[in-house]
Amino acid sequence: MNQLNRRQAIQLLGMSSIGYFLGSCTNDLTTQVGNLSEPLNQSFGELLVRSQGLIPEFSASVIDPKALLINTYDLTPKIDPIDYKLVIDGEVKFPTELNLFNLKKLPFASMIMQHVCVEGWAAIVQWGGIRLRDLAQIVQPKAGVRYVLFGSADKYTDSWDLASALHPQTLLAYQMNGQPLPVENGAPLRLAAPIKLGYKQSKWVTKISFVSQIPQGGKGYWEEQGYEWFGGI
Ligand SMILES: Nc1nc2c(c(=O)[nH]1)N[C@H]1C(S)=C(S)[C@@H](COP(=O)(O)O)O[C@H]1N2
Ligand SMILES: [Mo]
Repeated sequence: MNQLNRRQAIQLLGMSSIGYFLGSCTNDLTTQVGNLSEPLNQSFGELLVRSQGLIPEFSASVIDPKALLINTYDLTPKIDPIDYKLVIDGEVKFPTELNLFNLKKLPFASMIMQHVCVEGWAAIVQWGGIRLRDLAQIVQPKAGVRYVLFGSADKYTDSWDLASALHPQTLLAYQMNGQPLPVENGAPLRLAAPIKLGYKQSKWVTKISFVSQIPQGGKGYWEEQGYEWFGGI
């Protein structure tokens, strides 16, 4: 597996975007660049290597666009793609904000997987976007991080274990079945992973926080109402 590191990510994002890209950091640029050569914290580095068991994919011929039902607990939020920003923060060395222009410069990943909703339906879908592990490489979670919290524009929340979040098939998708991701399915950016049930796949993700503890009431919208937290498939 070709693993993007922080230095490569910054090169991809381009020198011109470095000021913006690192804009939310308190340190100055010299300190940031100095830190690029720091070794990864051990637990994060180990997880990147360990959480690689790939889930077999489906062939394109079994993609079934009509089988994927829209499942949204409330209203579809209105997000202007021009104004959209993904905030990545928490216990990380380099908290940041990325807009769609920058996010789309990161390596593109695509997969065909089965989406399983606990309400009794499933669908084979192709998702395209970026790997969450590539975003983790950019912000560098500190030692002690065990969970990832996701905030969405419709106020939906969810939380994942770090190993699942760093799985190579855990994507933040901006493409579905070969087309730009439809708004109802979570545009501009949604989670997609073959290792988790449908309710773990947050749509309209606007915030990703790496944390050592899940705050009170922060397990997730459905999980706080009794759904199983891990939600594995
Ligand atoms: N922000 C947000 N994400 C969400 C939901 C939601 O209501 N809001 N519903 C979840 C559930 S239960 C499922 S099955 C999938 C449905 O994704 P789809 O509407 O693209 O089929 O989104 C998940 N992600
Ligand atoms: Mo669901």
